[in-house]
Amino acid sequence: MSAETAATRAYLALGGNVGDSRATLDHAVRALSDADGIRVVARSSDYKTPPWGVTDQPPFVNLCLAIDTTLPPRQLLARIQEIERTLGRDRTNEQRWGPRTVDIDIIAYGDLSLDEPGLILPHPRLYERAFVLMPLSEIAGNAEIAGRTPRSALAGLDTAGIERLQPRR
Ligand code: A4P
Ligand code: MG
Repeated sequence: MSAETAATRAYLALGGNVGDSRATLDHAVRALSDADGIRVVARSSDYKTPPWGVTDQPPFVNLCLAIDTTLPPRQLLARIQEIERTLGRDRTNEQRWGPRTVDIDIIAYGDLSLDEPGLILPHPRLYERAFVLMPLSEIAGNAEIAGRTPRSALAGLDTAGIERLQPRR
């Protein structure tokens, strides 16, 4: 079977608010494109977003990717975490929902529904987060994830303060 036919469509959400976040996120997207078994199919715009969860921290830059991947979910997660580490993320010094150089979440992996230690799919907080749904709607507004679509879910959320950024150059 060719890699093409075995690939699964997955969606990733990227964010960061420490350092030059747009440059870091560009590096992350490049590292994902370069990874064996991952093909980046679509990239949203970058968005400047007010901090969610812990509000007393700088704004984030967020974006979403559609990928086709031949990696099984655990291997995809391991690859993503390796890229986070390479880009300077140090989980040992982090507060939950606090500042970070780069965070990459798997939003959905095909139709897979999974609830295991260390990996929950689709991402359980997806539909609470305009900072994910806004970029995701740009590239997969009508994709059905957990029985809903990003575009319809976004309609019920507060998007105040979220700003679509112009391409960097
Ligand atoms: N994990 C489980 N499921 C997944 C999945 N689907 N994708 C596990 C990725 N990871 C998954 O990750 C901790 C562990 O979750 C990982 O080791 C993995 O095994 P984490 O990213 O440190 O934290 P979390 O538990 O995934 O929390 P969550 O809810 O994703 O929040 P974060 O990532 O800590 O939130 N505000 C704005 N505007 N934009 C942001 O990007 N980000 C955060 C950080 C807070 N506020 C934000 C933003
Ligand atoms: Mg996360």
